[in-house]
Amino acid sequence: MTAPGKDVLALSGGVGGAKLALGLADTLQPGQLHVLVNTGDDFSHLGLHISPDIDTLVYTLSGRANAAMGWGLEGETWQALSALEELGGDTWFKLGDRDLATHLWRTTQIARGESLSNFTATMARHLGVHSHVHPMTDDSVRTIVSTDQGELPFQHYFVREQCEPAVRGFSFDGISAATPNREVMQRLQKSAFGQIVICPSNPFVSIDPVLQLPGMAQALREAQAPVAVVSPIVGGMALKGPAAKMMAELGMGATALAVARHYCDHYPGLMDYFVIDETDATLASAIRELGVNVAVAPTVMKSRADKQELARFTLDLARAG
Ligand code: FO1
Repeated sequence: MTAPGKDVLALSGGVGGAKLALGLADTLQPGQLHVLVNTGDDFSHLGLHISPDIDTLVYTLSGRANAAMGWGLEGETWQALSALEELGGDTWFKLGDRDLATHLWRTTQIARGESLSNFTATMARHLGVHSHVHPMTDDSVRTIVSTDQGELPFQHYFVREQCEPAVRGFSFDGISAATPNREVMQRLQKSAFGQIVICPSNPFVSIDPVLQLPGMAQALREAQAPVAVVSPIVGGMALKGPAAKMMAELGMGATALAVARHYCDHYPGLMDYFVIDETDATLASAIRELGVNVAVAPTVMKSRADKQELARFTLDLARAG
């Protein structure tokens, strides 16, 4: 673990981001890591409030994540889903028996007036997570994917349609009226974070919803902390999920350079460091021309040690700056 210093803020979506968040949590002192998590993927299903990225973060940081599936809980069983199938119910979105407890309890607590932030903090504490997991907002923001088959709510595009439709763009319903996570905004305004890390999550559907919350990008710029972005694209492929396919369909080309350009164009002055994989080292000079510091490291996180190494590299980089 590193010596105690200021806290670190990480922005994350689900699986890819959670890997680096785990490395950061291992590397920092307990309680030093705050993760601000996308909730644009949240939706209501079978009457339940589902928060996939929050659950992926909490399950990963508590050692309960199902590594094979990339979502849900380890050692899961599917009795409820089978029973639902017998009834002719909707089974395209697979809720495991143990995972169901999370959705039932979250839905109940929110109906009783609990905020998503408080619920998430309590859930994380009960599961023994020392890091702080913050939903990006307590308000409803829903990612809509514009495709060649029309507009689709995110989980319909991602799970039901298996990311098959070609994407044309994205929108975030409710974002202009949403209040960004209060605790994180207060900490940013007090310059409480020593470093800010944007995890290797999908830029369009995991990080853009966070950065496009009213006042968020500006608060990050003014936080007096270096911002390091880790590229989710390695050698033209996404570490996880449909980012590369989306980039190709949007006509951007699936490269780390295109990711860097996306952040520079949409959030000028936000990014201080861009971390790319060794495979993409030849792109470094073109990325530097965008006015960003580039660092090259092994960014494919297979083992726990890989996650810790990339976390240490990213933290050291910003410290050295
Ligand atoms: N992803 C799938 O590909 N298929 C599923 O059936 C599925 C169910 C599911 C249930 C709970 C949960 O928290 C996540 C779930 N996911 C599933 C993952 C999730 O929809 C996506 O990985 C994220 O939204 C993208 O970050």
